[in-house]
Amino acid sequence: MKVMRWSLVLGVITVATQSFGVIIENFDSATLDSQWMFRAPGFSGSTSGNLEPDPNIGRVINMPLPPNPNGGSGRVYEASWSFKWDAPHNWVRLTTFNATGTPNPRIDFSQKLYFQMWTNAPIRVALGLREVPVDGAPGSNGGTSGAIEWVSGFDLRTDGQVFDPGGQLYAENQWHQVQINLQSIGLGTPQPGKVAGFTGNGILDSTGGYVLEHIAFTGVEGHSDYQVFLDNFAQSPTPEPMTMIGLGLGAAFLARKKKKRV
Ligand SMILES: [Ca+2]
Ligand SMILES: [Ca+2]
Repeated sequence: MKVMRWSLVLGVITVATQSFGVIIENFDSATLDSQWMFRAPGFSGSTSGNLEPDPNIGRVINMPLPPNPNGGSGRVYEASWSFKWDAPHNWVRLTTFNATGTPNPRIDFSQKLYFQMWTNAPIRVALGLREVPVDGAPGSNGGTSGAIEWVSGFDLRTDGQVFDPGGQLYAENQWHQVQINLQSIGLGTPQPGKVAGFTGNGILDSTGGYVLEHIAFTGVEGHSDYQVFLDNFAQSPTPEPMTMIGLGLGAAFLARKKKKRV
């Protein structure tokens, strides 16, 4: 009976690793209270002027309530900040710039990129992708040189030099699967609403690879105090990664539990 049960678990692990793709960071092995993968919200000089000095929280914490239904155990990254009411811009650059743990992580443009996010207030999300000179494995350190383009599935402001980046809108008080189909966005040509220049030319035309340089959070009018939780950054070639995350994490949890017992 016991043998059968573990065979079943191993079967799930096999299925999950075949379809799950690559986990870039799930924070479960990250140091508590550290600025792991991301810096604190106030770190970037490009947006620190948009924020009040306090709160400026960027840290790994144990999974808070409500738990992430897509991966119910382990640690997450928390970011908290407050937009200045009279600042001309209303966005924050949550950067991976030389952070500990998973700094400047490369992403594979041929796969979907996704992560889970909880927010206490409605928020718009775009990604800042750096065009780095050398490609490499997803999650590896791609360095800090190269222009940065904003990418979003929807509603990106077309002139990022003048406006806040904007991007897809997410509702408050729930976990979201943020998913960007990098393949469908298109390389080499302008993609209004999906690609905009931050320090780059507004076209995804890297001659090497791409790094997730930051998440660009744009505030929604009427809201200034933000708290977000981030978890399970991963890439997958499959169209439906949701189930696989649950299976993958469940299997990993069981496997770890078993290992401890031995
Ligand atoms: Ca986690
Ligand atoms: Ca470019």
